[in-house]
Amino acid sequence: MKRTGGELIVEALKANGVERVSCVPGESYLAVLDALKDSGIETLVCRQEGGAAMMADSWGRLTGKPGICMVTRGPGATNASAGLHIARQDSIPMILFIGQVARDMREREAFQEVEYRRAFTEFAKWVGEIDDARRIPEFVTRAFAIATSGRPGPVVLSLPEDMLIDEVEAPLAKPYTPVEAHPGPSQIAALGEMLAAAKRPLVVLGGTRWSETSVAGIRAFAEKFKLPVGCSFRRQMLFDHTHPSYAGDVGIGVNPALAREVKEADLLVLLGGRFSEMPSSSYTLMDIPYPTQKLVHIHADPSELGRIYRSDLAICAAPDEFVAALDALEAPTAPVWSARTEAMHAAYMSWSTPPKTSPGPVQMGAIMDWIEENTPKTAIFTNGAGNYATWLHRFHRFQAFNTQSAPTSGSMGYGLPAAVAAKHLFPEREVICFAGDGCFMMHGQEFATAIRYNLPIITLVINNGIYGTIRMHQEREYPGRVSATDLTNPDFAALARAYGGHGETVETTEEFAPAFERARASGKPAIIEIKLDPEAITPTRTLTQIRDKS
Ligand SMILES: Cc1ncc(C[n+]2csc(CCOP(=O)(O)OP(=O)(O)O)c2C)c(N)n1
Repeated sequence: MKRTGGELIVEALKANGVERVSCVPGESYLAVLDALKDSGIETLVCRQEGGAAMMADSWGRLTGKPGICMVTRGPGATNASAGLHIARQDSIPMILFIGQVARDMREREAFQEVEYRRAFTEFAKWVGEIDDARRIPEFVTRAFAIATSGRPGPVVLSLPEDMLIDEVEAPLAKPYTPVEAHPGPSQIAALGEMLAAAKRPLVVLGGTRWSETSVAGIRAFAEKFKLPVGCSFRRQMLFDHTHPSYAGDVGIGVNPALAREVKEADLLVLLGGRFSEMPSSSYTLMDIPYPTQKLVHIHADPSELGRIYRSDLAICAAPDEFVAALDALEAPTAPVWSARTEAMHAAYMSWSTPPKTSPGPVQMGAIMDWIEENTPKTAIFTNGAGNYATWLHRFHRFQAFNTQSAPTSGSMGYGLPAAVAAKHLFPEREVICFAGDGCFMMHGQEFATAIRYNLPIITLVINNGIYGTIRMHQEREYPGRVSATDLTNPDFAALARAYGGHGETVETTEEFAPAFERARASGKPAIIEIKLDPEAITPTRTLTQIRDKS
């Protein structure tokens, strides 16, 4: 039986268990759009390709399976590159399909032509172009395998328009077989010996493609060994922050006491992450290439092991497989470090208690307290980049897996599309997006996508009228010389209503709780604008203090 290239693409997605795709349509891949129509795969039409790609990233982040996004050539692809870059830096499995010019026009700079194999090499793990529709099952299966194996990441497949309408005989696509790296028994035994010799151990969790099982497993391991466990930058959902082993977030603005513990640890177990610039406090917490701490580095990709830090024990294993193997280790009877673990958790609890006062009539500390008491453990929090995110990262005590969708790449504008994606994936869970006024306006148009698909997310726009992070750095480096960091904003609550959603404006702390309750009760996508004094630029320092270095 002959099928078109478009039909074969959709068939291959279905064979691989795909349930949803995000897209912005284009004339370059009409044949795929047509095949999607009766496929049973839900197609979310978005308003800008950057947002569409960020939604696919968020699906990949929350499921460990490639999120799928489809965009048109040229401008569609370059818009989508914002999401591609996030997936690359954050090690997220994702596949971006791009419509391409017809095969017989290539290399003439035809309309919107880009050669993706040249343009996106650094943004993707693999960029392929499918020249022959008969090879679609081969390419798509390979895309799934590459996106998920080793260090996960995005794959780009470019689809020449005329290839998609070719009618060909091709094998039926079969699901890809995930390839998961397993630790060797001797490596687990060596880790056991290193733990037995350690006095000041610390485990730092990071990376992607964890699961409920491995998160529960690492918790059980930490309990058995009374080990302190920290989470890498924006990987906080990997460990229950209220657990007595939790030591804190090794990310931007790390608790100095925790940073000291990382430096002074005699055994550091880095599980799943790369310990790149943000978690390592700009590469200052471990010497490069030879850390003073004994280092055990576990990563699913052999090329990440020894890339920056030479470890004493390198284990190539995916999180699930590594954590399962830890069962083989016998716990010490009375670990010498248990009092230190307790002290580290106490230090975290105090660090994550919001300040009682900050400038202005809106106290973000009190708002965070309310959120902690009034949102379920399973609520999913999303954000982009900006100082507002500190309130969430420092004062929200993440307690469950899959409750966070936030870019380690520090990309603004991620929170809203990520919230739309998360709510589509988990309609029964509360989804709360934190955004700054700068951040929201980068992909705020995806609020229309939330409306279209009836996804009642709650968006908190923390509006201080400035690109606050940059103003903070500016006041520190060039005191009093404000340049390009003031903003003029719309009325965000009115904007929400104009879209057909629920809008609230909060100008005092007391107004927040009823506004949140009304947003929740509305059953609609909602925006709560919180007007924050720009002086409240960090939880502990004002803009004036930063300017005056006081
Ligand atoms: C896409 C993108 N552009 C620019 C930046 C640089 N940047 C980081 S934070 C920031 C300001 C964020 O402003 P806002 O969302 O209003 O939050 P605030 O810092 O004021 O809380 C900027 C411009 C970035 N990280 N990502």
